[in-house]
Amino acid sequence: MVVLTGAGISADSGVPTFRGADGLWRRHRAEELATPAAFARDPRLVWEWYGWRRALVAGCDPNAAHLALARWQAAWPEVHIITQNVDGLHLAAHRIVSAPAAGAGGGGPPSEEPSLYELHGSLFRTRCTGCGQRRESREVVDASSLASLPRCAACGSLLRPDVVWFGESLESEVVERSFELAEGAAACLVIGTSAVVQPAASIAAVAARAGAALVDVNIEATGLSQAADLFLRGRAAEIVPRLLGEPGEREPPGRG
Ligand code: BJW
Ligand code: ZN
Repeated sequence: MVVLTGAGISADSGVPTFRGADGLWRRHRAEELATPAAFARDPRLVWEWYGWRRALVAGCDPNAAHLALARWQAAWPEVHIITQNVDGLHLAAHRIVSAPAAGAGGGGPPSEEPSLYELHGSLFRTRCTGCGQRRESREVVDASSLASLPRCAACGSLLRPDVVWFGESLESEVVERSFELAEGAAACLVIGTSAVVQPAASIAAVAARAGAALVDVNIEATGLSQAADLFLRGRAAEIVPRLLGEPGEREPPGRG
């Protein structure tokens, strides 16, 4: 089973979506800021936006939809999550679900990394515009002036958020693996995406064409909902836990 998620799954955690009514940041549209041209023109403004989003997301927790998916993944290795989100909330849910229960003695085997593909990168990583070095980064960014922006410790060049902007290529290994999983999926569950950004939106279309049952969860219909076998209108945090149930209650399609 392939699960394709977008900003709508994190909306119930308090993370603003890109294209909804709350998608504007100080009168700027995401399409104006999430581009290499915007960063070349005004890196301070772009870093200010990312700094604001980092601080906002750092205060958000995974919701019932992230947690239900993480529980399914913990129970069944053939559940693969492909996300367009850069907020790290799927991984945070995995950590919560796989942490040893308090008082249970702890110290079980370390949990395996989940089958999670972050198509558009991460808010909490930087990439050097000079030498390309990537680094985990959670510190507060001082975007008060060009001189205060973060720079590479190795080569001194400006750092940028390690995310994929419009017109940039996604990491080829991640894209190839995502389409491979889509081709072999018995079901594709799409949650909270407007499905307008490529190539991510095509992952669901490819799965459907290859015979997967397509289920779409969204508060409003999108181009993908029309093609879905089942369109469940509603909030991700309400619908997804009801759809999946607890592991043991239902099994992923394609099993037995
Ligand atoms: C809820 C809810 C609740 C709300 N519960 N639901 C082929 C055809 C046409 C165009 C292209 C094409 N191939 C490439 C392009 C160009 C471009 C593109 O797709 N443009 C389209 C807009 C037309 N794509 C690219 O440039 C990509 N690169 C590429 O293809 O490289 C090869 C290439 C290079 C050069 C030329 C041509 C090809 C890169 C795309 C990178 C996108 N990056 C961003 C920013 C990432 C960093 C960051 O976060 O800052 O990714 S843009 C932004 O959109 C972000 C998101 O991941 C992405 C998708 O948005 P998403 O998640 O769908 O959010 P929303 O807000 O749109 O929708 C939220 C949904 O949730 C709504 O439907 C709500 O109803 C719903 N919802 N609350 C359930 N509680
Ligand atoms: Zn560098």
